[in-house]
Amino acid sequence: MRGPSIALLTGLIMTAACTQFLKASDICSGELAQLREQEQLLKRELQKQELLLRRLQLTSQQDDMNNPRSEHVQDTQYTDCSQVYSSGFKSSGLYRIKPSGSPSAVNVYCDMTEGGGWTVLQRRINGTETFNRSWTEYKDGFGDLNAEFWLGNDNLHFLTTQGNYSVKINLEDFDGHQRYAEYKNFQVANEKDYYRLTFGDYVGTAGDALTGSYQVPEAKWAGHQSMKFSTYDQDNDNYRGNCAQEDKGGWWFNKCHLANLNGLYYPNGHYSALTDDGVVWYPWRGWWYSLKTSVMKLRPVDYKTGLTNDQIRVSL
Ligand SMILES: *[C@@H]1O[C@H](CO)[C@@H](O)[C@H](O)[C@H]1NC(C)=O
Ligand SMILES: *[C@@H]1O[C@H](CO)[C@@H](O)[C@H](O)[C@H]1NC(C)=O
Ligand SMILES: *[C@@H]1O[C@H](CO)[C@@H](O)[C@H](O)[C@H]1NC(C)=O
Ligand SMILES: [Ca+2]
Repeated sequence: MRGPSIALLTGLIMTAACTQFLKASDICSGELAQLREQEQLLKRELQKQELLLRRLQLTSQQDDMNNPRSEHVQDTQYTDCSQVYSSGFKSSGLYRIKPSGSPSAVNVYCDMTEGGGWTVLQRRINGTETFNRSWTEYKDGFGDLNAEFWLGNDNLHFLTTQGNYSVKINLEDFDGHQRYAEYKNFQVANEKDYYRLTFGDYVGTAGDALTGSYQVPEAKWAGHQSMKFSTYDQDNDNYRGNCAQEDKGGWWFNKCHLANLNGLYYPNGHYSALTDDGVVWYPWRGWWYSLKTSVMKLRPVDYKTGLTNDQIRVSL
């Protein structure tokens, strides 16, 4: 901004000088017109740079749980992270959104990788946070949005019923191998319906644990389609006992599961226990391997990657 400012000032001084001797020469009046034109150009350039600077300041602010970035713009203009991304915010971190139907704004972690626009609903990375939690805790959400957390079943309901959402589940084992599973039309019902889970077609490399359709004969008693959510203090599963209590986490249990990404965190992968209570994705590593990393995130099915940098510049 410094360059144009100095040039503008010089231009103004020369304009003033010329005005004094306006009658003195034709050359001077020609120059005057030229300078005025230049002055307008520089002013426009300055305005553009100020806008760009403001945009840069907004996007470069540090992550801060209590002070998410988009708060500086406008509190509740976004209903999910795909809208945040499309508005030009392209760095992963904390933002504030308000899903339609939600009574209040919600702090969320937006994952702007893999095309951007993902609203993260769950993360396990190192076992710091316990996922052996009550119905109320799962309802409201818990943990640290920058580390391990559950976004909350009410928020999941508000997010997934305001449109047609895909869920993407990124998994990693302790050997650094990565797999994913993606389901279209992922939807979580309201509390009255026990946050019942429904989802559509699967694509991915981790195997279809939520349906358990092909390969797995256990799909009928262990698949998760249309299952209600259960916690140790609210048993809505199809099992004689209490899956959430035995498996130490809240989930859409059947009798009991082919996937339990909210299970106990084992720091070494392979484990032995009375029940399959680890962080499990059965079709990939089986019931007796607990995964190192799990991230679950949502994005509208019809999402298209947002504006490019060039488009943002033009829009200024
Ligand atoms: C899970 O939480 C319940 C209720 O607080 C508790 O009784 C139980 O011991 C916990 N289990 C583990 C493995 O932490
Ligand atoms: C787990 O990861 C978070 C986020 O990186 C970090 O703050 C925390 O200290 C880690 N905890 C352990 C036990 O490594
Ligand atoms: C959501 O999209 C899928 C295809 O992507 C479609 O099969 C389904 O009917 C849609 N659901 C709703 C509620 O629009
Ligand atoms: Ca039961």
